[in-house]
Amino acid sequence: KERPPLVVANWKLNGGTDLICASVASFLRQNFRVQIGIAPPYVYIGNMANFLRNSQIMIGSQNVSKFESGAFTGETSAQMLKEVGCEFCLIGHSERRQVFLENNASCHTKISSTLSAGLMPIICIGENAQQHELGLTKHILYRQLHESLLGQNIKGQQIAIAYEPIWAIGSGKAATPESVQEVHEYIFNELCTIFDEESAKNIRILYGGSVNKNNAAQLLAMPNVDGLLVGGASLDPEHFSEICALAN
Ligand code: G2H
Repeated sequence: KERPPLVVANWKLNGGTDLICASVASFLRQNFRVQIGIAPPYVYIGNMANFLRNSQIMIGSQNVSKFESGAFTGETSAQMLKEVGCEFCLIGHSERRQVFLENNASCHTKISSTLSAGLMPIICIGENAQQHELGLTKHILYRQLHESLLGQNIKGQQIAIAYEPIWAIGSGKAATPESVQEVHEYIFNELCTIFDEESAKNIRILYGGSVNKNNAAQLLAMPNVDGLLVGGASLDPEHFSEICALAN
């Protein structure tokens, strides 16, 4: 692979001062070639970005507002995130789609805001168990990709896609490396259609869903797997470091 993989920790609604201290200490001890991102809850982003300013670790957010400013109580804009040192935003994670009713249209707006602020959007897509069993995976991914990405201006910007089959999230049952490869190849081909081949080659496609130190290497060995999005296993800094080391 031309570029080092991207490994991103998604802390979800977990973590606090103890985890931040342990993670920062663990990262500052090591030197990785792999690109690493951590997405803690919003309130910790500024502090963590400061702690890790001289490291290669990027700090990101798990969500972003689709609005820039105004009377939108509880929202945080891409520009604000940028100002406190955030470098990427997860967009459209399945938990946001399921619990907070986000959809492809809201993801489209959030991706635009993120790109305008100069942050890297990591767009999460994936099918649920029923869709998987009915053989609808590609149909679902097609709609998620096209409806959120068509018309986006990605010239000179970094973007990434995270394929996270919902049935594999937090279940301990990751998708098989071969099935992930097949889906990632499909995603790559769709990205070529939406943008062009040159641009598609610059878009990293990550896999997420029950990634741990025992399955990370096999997943990363697949030609179209450019990195990982790690939830549960990222809450243990040693475990997450071991995954990053496997990607190194
Ligand atoms: C999928 C993933 C991280 P986990 O949501 O985004 O979580 O690794 O716990 O399945």
